[in-house]
Amino acid sequence: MKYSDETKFKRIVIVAYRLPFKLVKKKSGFQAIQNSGGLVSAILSLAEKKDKTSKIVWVGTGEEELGNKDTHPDFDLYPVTIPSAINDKYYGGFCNETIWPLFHYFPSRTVFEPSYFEAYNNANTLFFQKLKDIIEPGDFIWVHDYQLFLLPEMIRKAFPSAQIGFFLHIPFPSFELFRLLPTKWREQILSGMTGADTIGFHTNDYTQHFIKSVKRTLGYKVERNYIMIDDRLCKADTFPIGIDYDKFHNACVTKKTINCKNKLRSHIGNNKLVFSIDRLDYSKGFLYRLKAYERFLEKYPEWHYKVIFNMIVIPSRDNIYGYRKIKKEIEATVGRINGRYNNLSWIPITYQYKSIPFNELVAIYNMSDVGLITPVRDGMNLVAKEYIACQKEHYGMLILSEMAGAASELSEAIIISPTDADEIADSLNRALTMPEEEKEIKVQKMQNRLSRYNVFTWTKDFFNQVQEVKREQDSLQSKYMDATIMSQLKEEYKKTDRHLLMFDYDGTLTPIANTPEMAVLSETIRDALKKIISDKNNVVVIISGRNKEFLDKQFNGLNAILVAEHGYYIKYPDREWNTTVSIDLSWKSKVLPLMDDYVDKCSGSVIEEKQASLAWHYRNAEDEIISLRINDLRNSLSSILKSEDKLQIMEGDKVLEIKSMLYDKGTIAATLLRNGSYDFVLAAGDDRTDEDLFRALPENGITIKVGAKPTNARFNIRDQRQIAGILNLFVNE
Ligand code: GDG
Repeated sequence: MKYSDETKFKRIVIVAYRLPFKLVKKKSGFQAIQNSGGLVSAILSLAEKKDKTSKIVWVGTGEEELGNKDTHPDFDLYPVTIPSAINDKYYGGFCNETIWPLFHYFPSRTVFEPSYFEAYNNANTLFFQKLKDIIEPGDFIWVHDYQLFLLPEMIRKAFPSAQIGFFLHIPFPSFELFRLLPTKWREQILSGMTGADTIGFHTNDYTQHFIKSVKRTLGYKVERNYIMIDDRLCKADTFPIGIDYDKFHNACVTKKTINCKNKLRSHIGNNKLVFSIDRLDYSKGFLYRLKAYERFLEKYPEWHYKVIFNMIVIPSRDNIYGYRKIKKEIEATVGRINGRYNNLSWIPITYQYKSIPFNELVAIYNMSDVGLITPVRDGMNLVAKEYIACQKEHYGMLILSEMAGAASELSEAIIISPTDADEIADSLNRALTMPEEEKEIKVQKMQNRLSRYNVFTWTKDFFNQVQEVKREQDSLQSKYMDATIMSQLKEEYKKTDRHLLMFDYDGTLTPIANTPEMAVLSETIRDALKKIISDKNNVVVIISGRNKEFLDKQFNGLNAILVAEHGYYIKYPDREWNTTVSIDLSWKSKVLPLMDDYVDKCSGSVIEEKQASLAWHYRNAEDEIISLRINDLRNSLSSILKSEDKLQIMEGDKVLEIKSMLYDKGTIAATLLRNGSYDFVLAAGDDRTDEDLFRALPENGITIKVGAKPTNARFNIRDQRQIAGILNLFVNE
């Protein structure tokens, strides 16, 4: 994919909990020092890029003095002050004791305290109050992470046309975990996030978890990751954060790094080096990792005196009891393992509890034979990517937890379960004995990927998506049928003589129902259709995916042309049903048993067997099970379909259907148009299959999409209930 280089934003306003600098007292006064952390590394790299086009403004907590203009040449910094009485319950409380553990799958560590949520609300409001005086037209406001879930909606309410993005750096948990939050908190968090135009996550799983929570909690409709909120669209999508690849790769050979490497080499001698580096946190799996290393030493004594594990822990939150406790446990375990194995000539684990300078970090990455990155949950994990970027000349191997977001991109690494000591022990031996050429091939594959989708591509991808969503929103806004368009339509209708009016059935003439049989025509719609049909200038077509028996029953007594099974059958008033194409249907007996299997696997789903197609309806099945299975079904089907001529998988609203490509709603509409001469043509539909119908209409045809969804139709109506108003335009009083 190519990403446009134009950001087109006048300013990028980053809002994150912390400003990227802290003030440190020096003899000459105060100096701003960069904080460590994933987001800081990403945005700072963006600001340092020579060809930057937009000004970067950063809003976050920090010392007031950081707001002075000369703190950093590339940023305008705006510190937010949160009184400690609020901050303790907001950051220390709701962020670190509620969201962080819950979103990292530690429900037993999660605290559900109403005063924490109140403080969270207050703190988000303080951010908003700062921001409202900063926002200018043309800004792109990019809100980051779980400390600011409520902020996008606050901005949206005050600045309805603002361009807002939200990015979550930690996992978004499955709905079963998310629903542990009280309903009110859940609703506020999700409507807060959906105040943004684009909502980004690191992996597709997190995106899907979020979408499911939105559907279940707020009841919004979602199509192709677009969330329909009344008459506004927003999009949830996946943007795996990248690193500044060149910065890390090139830093391996600088003088400073070489000095660090020489020092390190003199410490470790000829030993192989295994490293890990993480912030102090229970999600990082320190104790499992240490125990796995101990298992490795037990199982592979040939590595004694030959390998050193350098474990670096970055101080974090150690004012909290739970974190101090983990630190103690780590230190006790390191001490115990070293006590068991070390002697004057060998210490199996070197442990550091401190931050290290950049070049030292690069030296460790570059020299280590193995990166042992084994979190039990991690949104992404940039260290894994940085380690790969720093492999040059002599290649190391990465052992990576399947629970890190990075695992979906770094599939050539040795992927392990972080709690399986034996698997990790064997993987350490495998990594240390892996032939140089094998490591080289694997690492280079990962390097290619990381250098392509780096932090700049990541931001560009996000910015492009924001602009794309904006375009969709704008086109939707200008496409809604308002009173003026409706009266123009009526005028046009009156001026013309031969009218072809085509309507889809489910979701258009009737609301979508839980079971297909429940979707029956209301008396109001039936009456309106009857009146329209009674005018001999009108030809009304009902064009549906339903079978002919159902349409016969619903439209009994109405002189409409009925089209069943997406165009396979047609019935003119007072005539019999006819097929529109002649096709071989023997494929059905091959496909049906396969689809039946999926009915068994996904309870609640059903197969509708039609004359010329097979439809798998899964509206009443569990979303999670469907998302697990549907790809398997698509794959198994596509191998069967390859051997069959001209078959296609067609996906509609909660239905997957197999049919021939030789007909669709568009081909039948084209036939009807050819066979008559009409000067007013209209088609209305809600589903993806209706897009074929829209495409078949002449340029001056009137195409109407039911629902706030992106479409090729000329107009949208917000809701199915508005269809009665459209029909009434054609009723002569
Ligand atoms: C959150 C999510 C997600 C760390 N220690 C030192 C140091 N670092 C730098 C590393 C790396 C960054 O900090 C750490 O990034 P992580 O990805 O490991 O984790 P978090 O910052 O906790 O971030 C995480 C991330 O957001 C990004 O979206 O990946 O899952 O929890 O860049 O190099 N740098 C230096 N010295 C250190 O001691 N110089």
